[in-house]
Amino acid sequence: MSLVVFPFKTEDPSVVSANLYTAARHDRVDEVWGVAASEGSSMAEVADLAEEVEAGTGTPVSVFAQERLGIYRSGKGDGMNTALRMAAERGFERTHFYDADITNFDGTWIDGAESAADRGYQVVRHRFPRAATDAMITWMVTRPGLALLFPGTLLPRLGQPLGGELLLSLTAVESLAADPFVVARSDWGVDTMITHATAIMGLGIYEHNAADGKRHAMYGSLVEIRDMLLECLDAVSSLADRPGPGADAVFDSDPPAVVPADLKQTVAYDMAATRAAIAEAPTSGELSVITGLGLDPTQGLRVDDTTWHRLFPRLMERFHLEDESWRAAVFRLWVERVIEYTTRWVPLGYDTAMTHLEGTIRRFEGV
Ligand code: GDX
Ligand code: MN
Repeated sequence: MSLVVFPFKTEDPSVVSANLYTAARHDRVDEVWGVAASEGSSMAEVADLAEEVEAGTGTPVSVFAQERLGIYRSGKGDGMNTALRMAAERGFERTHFYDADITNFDGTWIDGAESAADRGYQVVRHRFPRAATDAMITWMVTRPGLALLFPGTLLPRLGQPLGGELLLSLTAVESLAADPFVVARSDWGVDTMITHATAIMGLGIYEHNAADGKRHAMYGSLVEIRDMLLECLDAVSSLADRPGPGADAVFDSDPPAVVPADLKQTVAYDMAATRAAIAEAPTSGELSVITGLGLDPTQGLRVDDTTWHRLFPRLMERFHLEDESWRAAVFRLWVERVIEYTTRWVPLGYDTAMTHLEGTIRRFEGV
């Protein structure tokens, strides 16, 4: 008895409804939910289309607004937590989550997760090959943070610790719905908290490789993911005093697959628009943060991997999510890091760039 949940905000209603349909017609799926953001979502249009999906498939499809459950900005976290709470109450044996904007979502995603669950894994995470310039929060913030805090465990080894595509057993859902750290995290930090919480539950985790990659709404300027960056940094930093996975943690993974050729060429963000976003001189508050971190902004900020390695632990320790100077400084430094990586490593080819990134994680882990 499986439930499939799509949290969504402002997405193309036809993409969302195609995904609701794919899930609703799958023979393992008994119910499908679309959980809409509290404001500015395409809920009304999606709800209309969902009625047709339900009529066409005979599977119950509900579209409803998320509740206010957490204490941070109300975002995707409130959406996921609303679904977790309701799924725990309803007692679904398995609950899948997928981003609503995936354009190549098909039954094989559900098959892949269900078959790993059939083999006994209670948490199945989808991972997929990504362009060398995609996942810049994952590579520069979340994996480094997990590597620093939990070296040698499965946490830094996860390909996509921020991934929104996963399957959870009822035990995992009940435990997450009762976890105050997860429920509080109403913003983009929720994925990090769920990743950490599921890793310390002592349930088997499987990473399923969706070999075609995930095609979804792409960004222009990195400004579009500024809030995500800051909230993900805050979330991973908040794990500093938490326990890590035990030595007996079960973690298995599909072997890496060949990366689709078109993905190797894709540039995932607009460099010129991103540069423009940090063209303005730093404010005095921002400057004092940057100087306090031990950098000299008058020398030009070139943030290579060695600089980031030195800087990042300080960012983790000192970052204030609510402080505008800190927000601006962290965004600027991360953009400088991403641009340095993009201009220096990406031109050397996909495999070289990915090997470089993987190496930075090992270095944070100290292995
Ligand atoms: N209910 C609800 N409420 N859904 C939301 C909200 C909200 O406030 N904001 C966004 N969503 C939905 C959105 O419509 C989509 O279905 C999903 O959440 C992910 O958002 P998207 O804008 O597509 O994010 P993106 O950049 O594709 O991020 C995904 O990958 C990130 C990463 O791995 O880097 C997403 O799974 C993130 O959670 C993850 O951090
Ligand atoms: Mn997306």
